[in-house]
Amino acid sequence: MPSWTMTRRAVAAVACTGLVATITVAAVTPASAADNGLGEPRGSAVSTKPTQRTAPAAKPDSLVAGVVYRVSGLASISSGTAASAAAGSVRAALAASGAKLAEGAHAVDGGASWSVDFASPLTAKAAAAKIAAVDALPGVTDVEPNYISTADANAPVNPSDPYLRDYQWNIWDYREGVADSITFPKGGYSSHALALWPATKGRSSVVVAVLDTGQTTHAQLTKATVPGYDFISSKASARDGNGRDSNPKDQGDWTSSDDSSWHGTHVAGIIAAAHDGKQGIGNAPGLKVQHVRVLGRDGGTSADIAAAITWASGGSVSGTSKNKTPAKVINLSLGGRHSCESFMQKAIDGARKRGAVVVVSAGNSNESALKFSPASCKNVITVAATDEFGERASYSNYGSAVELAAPGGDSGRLVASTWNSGTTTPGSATWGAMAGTSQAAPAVSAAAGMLASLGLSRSQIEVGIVKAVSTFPKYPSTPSWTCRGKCGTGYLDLQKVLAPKSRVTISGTVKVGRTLTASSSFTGRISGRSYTWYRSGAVISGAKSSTYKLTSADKGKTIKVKVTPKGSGSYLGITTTSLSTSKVG
Ligand SMILES: [Ca+2]
Ligand SMILES: [Ca+2]
Repeated sequence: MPSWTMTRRAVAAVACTGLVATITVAAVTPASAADNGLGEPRGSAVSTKPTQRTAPAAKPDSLVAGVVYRVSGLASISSGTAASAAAGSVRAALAASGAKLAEGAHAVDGGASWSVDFASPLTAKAAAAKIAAVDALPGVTDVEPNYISTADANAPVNPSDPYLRDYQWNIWDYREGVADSITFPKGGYSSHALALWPATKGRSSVVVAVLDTGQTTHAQLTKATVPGYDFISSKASARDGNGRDSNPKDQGDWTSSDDSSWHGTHVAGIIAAAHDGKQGIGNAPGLKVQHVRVLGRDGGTSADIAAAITWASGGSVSGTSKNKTPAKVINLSLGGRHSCESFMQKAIDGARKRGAVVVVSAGNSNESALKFSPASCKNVITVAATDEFGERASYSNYGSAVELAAPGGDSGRLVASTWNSGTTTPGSATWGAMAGTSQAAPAVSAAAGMLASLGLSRSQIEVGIVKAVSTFPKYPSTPSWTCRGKCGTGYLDLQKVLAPKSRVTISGTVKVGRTLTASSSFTGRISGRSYTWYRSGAVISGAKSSTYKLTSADKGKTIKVKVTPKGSGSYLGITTTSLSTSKVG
């Protein structure tokens, strides 16, 4: 079981010892890096915000209340003597195995199935030996654990990767509750990425470039990673003995006062950590990530970052070979306090022309993002950070430069992702937690990658992503910390993407007089559908329902249908169009 301990930097390693999942946050260093150059700070800024809610404990694996067994040869409840004799021997076997028991035996059905409970619930592991003792009894069959269920947020899929439930509230918050009169929505104030998984977890053909500190070896990222590049031109800052080269390995960005951040590894995991039942997950584990190294010991220069934007999107940069897997999304969890340079804007615009969406963190200085670059550049998606309560994180930049917000965490609860244990040079792969707009931007980059996976173009993603949001809450006791009016259109909520789980199909006999039926299924909070039927490519006027009765006008023509999902409030609906039928007979 993992436990978390904090360092002064609000970076917590997840170790595999200990039993209690706790997060304690020491006072953390202010976001100095945002002021003195490029490279987002590693930890959260100092919080002055009161805690809104005492979070209930994360939901662990189901506990076992006792044992359910079947008495062979026992046909009905009327066979009371046989049932109580069996209960007696089951209780004796459990007691002999060391179990303390609650009273009696309880009928599970009208006949042979009964339960005996432990005095208090046990873990599945602790219960296993005791259940085996019952299984060995003659005359007792079908022995199974009596698991305890509790109310749950309805995640549309439930990955078994254990850190998800324990720590990754930013992807789906399994805790429930009311804080300061506000009821938490299903999934909390997470990105609700799991809601989109039935449509896509990201396609392997879609690459998200992570322009950051570079790559470390991590089993949760190995399969997701495509070759990148090192754009740090300063040998001293890069620490790899040279300037630009094709090896994006993170050499560590430690200084005399700070340990290495492994910031690029952390950002990459938020996007695409593996869905494999181990450790945690990324928002979109089907995507590919590409490390493009731009931040070293001394941060990174705008020139190197601009060159990296061009290269990542498939453009030419003199002295480098072309990117063989150009990115559809470029994540920039970095920034500095200055205006957007013309060459930076040019690099961004060039990347967009080549089809890439550019996502930028708003910055961690609790100020207008207009003062920072590339957050204030034009034509980028600038992302502010919310905390677990959906409020503006205490450090997050805000203002008219911001397009939307996403979970970045705050001192109460940070964002867990892939990390490295090394304090200077790389150590071993681990998980750790950080807070910042650096952690918010990759949630949006992952979402953009998922939308690209669903076939949306760069401009469709840019227009659509700001609609895939829910409204910020407004807590009565801390109204000033709302993101309302300050962090763009809302917080990223992928339940607001209504995406076809598969292409709409048409069933029915393709013959005049017969009726065709369209069948479609969408992710997210769908409230209705609209239908358009086509006859050999031309809209059939008046045909607007899920069924269509073929007429003589259709004879010899092909039919197809388009379904558009509807939602309420802000949402992004993605249409699906069927294949054409055979010619109508
Ligand atoms: Ca180098
Ligand atoms: Ca995993």
